[in-house]
Amino acid sequence: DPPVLISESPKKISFTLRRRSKRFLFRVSAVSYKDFAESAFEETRKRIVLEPSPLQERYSSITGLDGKSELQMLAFKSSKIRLLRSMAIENETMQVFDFAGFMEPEYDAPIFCANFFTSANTNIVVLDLNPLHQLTDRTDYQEKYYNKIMSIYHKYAETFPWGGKLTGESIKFFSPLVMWTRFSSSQEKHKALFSAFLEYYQAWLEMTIQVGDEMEPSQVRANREAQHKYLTWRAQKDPGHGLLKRSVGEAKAKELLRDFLFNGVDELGTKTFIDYFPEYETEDGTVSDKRSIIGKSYETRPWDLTGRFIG
Ligand code: BLA
Repeated sequence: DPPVLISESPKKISFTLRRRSKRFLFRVSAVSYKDFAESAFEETRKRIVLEPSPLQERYSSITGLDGKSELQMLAFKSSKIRLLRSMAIENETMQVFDFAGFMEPEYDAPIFCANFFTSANTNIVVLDLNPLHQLTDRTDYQEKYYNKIMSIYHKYAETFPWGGKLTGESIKFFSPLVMWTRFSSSQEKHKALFSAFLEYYQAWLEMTIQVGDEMEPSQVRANREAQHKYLTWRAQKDPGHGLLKRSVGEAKAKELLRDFLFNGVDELGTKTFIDYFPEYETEDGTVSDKRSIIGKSYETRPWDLTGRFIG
C-alpha cells in the first residue's frame, strides 16, 4: 500500500482507511474529480477575475436518494464567460465529473467539455473543446481555434486511444481535438487524465482570454443560436441522464439538467428540440425517447492526423 499523504485532511484519511479495510478494490480506482474542479478554478483565478454565478445560491450540494451519493456543484462567471460550472458525483462505487464552460454570445470561443464516468473497473471519458460552429462548413473556425493546438491531442493519443463506436449524432458536437476513450482504472491513467484535463482547460482558458467580441449583430445572433442548439441537445439527450435520474429522482434530475448543467436552454433561444433535430419527431409530434436515430457509428477516429474530417 502506498503511504497516506500527510497533506490530506483528517476527513480524507479516515475515508481512505475505511475504504482500505472494507472495500479494498475501490481504493485502487479512487479518483477525486472534486480535485480536478478545484485545480481548474485555481488556474482560472491566476488569469482572470471569477465571480460567483447566481446559480451557486441554489445549487451547492445534494445527497442522493441512496443516502450515500454526494453531488457537489460549483458555478462561476466572468466578464466573458457566461457560465463555468462543475458537477461531481461520488459514492462508494462510482465517480462522475461534468465540467463545462460557456461563453457570452458576443464571443465565439468553443465550449469547454469534460465528462468523466468512473465505476469499479471502467472509465468513460470525453474531453474536448466542443466547437460552437460546425467545423465541416466553417474551415475558418477550425483554423482560428484548432489547427494551432492539435499537438495537445497528439500528446495523449497513445495513452487514451479512440473509445470505439458512439452515438452518431454526438460526433458533430466534437472537435478534432476530442479525447473520447474508455479504460480500466489505474493510478497512472488517472494521473494522465488529470494532466490532460488541465492542459485542455489551459488551452480553452487562453482562447477565452484572447478572443475579441463580435461587433456584428448577426454574428452575435449566430453564436447565441449555436450555443442554444448545443444546450438543447445535451439537456435532452445526454448519456448521463439515466444515472442522474437514478441518483436524485426524475424531478430533481430535470431541474439540474435545465437550470444548472445546461443553463441557458430556457433563456438563450425559443427554438425547440424538434426545430433543431426534426428527425426525432414522432407521429404524435413529441420527441422520440430514442437516444439516437443514426445509431452507433465511428469505430475509428473520423479525423486524420492534421484534424481534417474523414468520416
Ligand atoms: C456514456 N458519455 C457516454 C458516451 C458518450 C458520452 C459519447 C458513450 C455512449 C454514447 O455513444 O452515447 C458523452 N456524448 C457525451 C458528451 C457529449 C455527447 C460529453 O454527445 C457532448 C455533446 N456521463 C456524464 C455524466 C454522467 C455520465 C454527468 O457526463 C452521469 C451522471 C454517465 N456516460 C455516462 C454513462 C455512460 C456514458 C453511465 C455509459 C452508458 C451509455 O453508454 O449509455
